[in-house]
Amino acid sequence: MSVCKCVFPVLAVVAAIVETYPTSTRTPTSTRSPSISSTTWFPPATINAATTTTAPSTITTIAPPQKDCAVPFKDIGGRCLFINPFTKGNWMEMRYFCHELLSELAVINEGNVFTELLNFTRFEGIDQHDYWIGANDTETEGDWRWVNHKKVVLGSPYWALYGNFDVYVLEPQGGYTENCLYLDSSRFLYFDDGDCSQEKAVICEYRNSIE
Ligand SMILES: [Ca+2]
Ligand SMILES: [Ca+2]
Repeated sequence: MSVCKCVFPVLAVVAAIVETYPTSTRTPTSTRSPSISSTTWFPPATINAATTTTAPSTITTIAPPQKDCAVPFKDIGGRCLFINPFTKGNWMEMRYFCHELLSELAVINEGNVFTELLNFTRFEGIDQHDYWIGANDTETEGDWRWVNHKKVVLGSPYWALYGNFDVYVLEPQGGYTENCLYLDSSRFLYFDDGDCSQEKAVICEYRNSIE
């Protein structure tokens, strides 16, 4: 009988502890923002993973749109280029040829444009021709300039390389006798300085894309 008398006070104490435990040991509810809903307690990573796996269509929207180039120019690396292996002439004649098409000799000054250009010529089977492009060092020997007067980057990855005895040498190596820039078919269409009076094919770039 005495046990029954003790049970009620013990239960009362336990109840009192349970009552006070949540607010005394957890973060008080008063410190949480009252506006946060229960959904914000989910880990953000879980929400993101669910979003990316259910929306694969977003991948297709990342691809850059094809540039709308006037015939005969084609979008190559975001530039409007006309690679013409059929008409040949010296550097000045080919520059005039481009001008007649409201274009200029191509300025290949970005690695991705150069790579896409090489892939295009390979894919089209027109990589066995030398092509004049828009740079020279006629004004000051060794100071290579594009037709838009900007400096041509020397060295890799643009300029052709060849083995000279036990060392590799990078073009340009022609000095005062080779002052115009062309893509050298004998070396995978990498840059080479050539005699401006030689006859080669041409790559033109629509004028708007090099302004
Ligand atoms: Ca030169
Ligand atoms: Ca050369």
